[in-house]
Amino acid sequence: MTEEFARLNPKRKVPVLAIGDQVVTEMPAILTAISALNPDRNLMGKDTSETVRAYEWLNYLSGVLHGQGYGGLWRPERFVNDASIYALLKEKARQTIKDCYTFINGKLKQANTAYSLGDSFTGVDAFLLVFYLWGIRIKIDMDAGYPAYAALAHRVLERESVIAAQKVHVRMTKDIVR
Ligand SMILES: N[C@@H](CCC(=O)N[C@@H](CS)C(=O)NCC(=O)O)C(=O)O
Repeated sequence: MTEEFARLNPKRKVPVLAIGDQVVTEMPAILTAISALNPDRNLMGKDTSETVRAYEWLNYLSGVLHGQGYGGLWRPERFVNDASIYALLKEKARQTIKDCYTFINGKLKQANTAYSLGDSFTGVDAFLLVFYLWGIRIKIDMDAGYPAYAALAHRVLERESVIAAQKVHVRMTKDIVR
């Protein structure tokens, strides 16, 4: 991580959004900033009740699934100094991740809507897609284990904007490895 990046985000973490003269960090804040660019799209929910649910989802995904689950699995050194405990910690983190996926799947199944907050796509769905793809990356059979979650992820993956974003991602990855 470069010093230039550390000046941008002293927490030394991604994602970071530089927008106008503002630097925004933390997923719930970044998604709120992106949503404000195009208010008509209601990317943080179409009314207060949906927005409340959006933050409920985002804080859970950010704090528990990302911070505890994937943080523990990929960055055990954040939690303990003793490397001999890493294996135990990672095992627990993997269990946390699976528990989160079970919870998410149940919530989506019960809601029985096209997207997490209702009938329209929001930032919550975009964040849920990230964790669906990470689940595949750590070799969890997401489609068999969590069908309601998988159905939402596939719906999101088919969106034009998501296909376009993936193309940018591939192009950027090629630039980084070049
Ligand atoms: N709470 C932060 C978490 C950010 C985070 O943990 N990012 C990870 C990547 S997924 C990171 O930058 N890790 C680099 C490191 O730990 O050195 C958010 O919601 O944006």
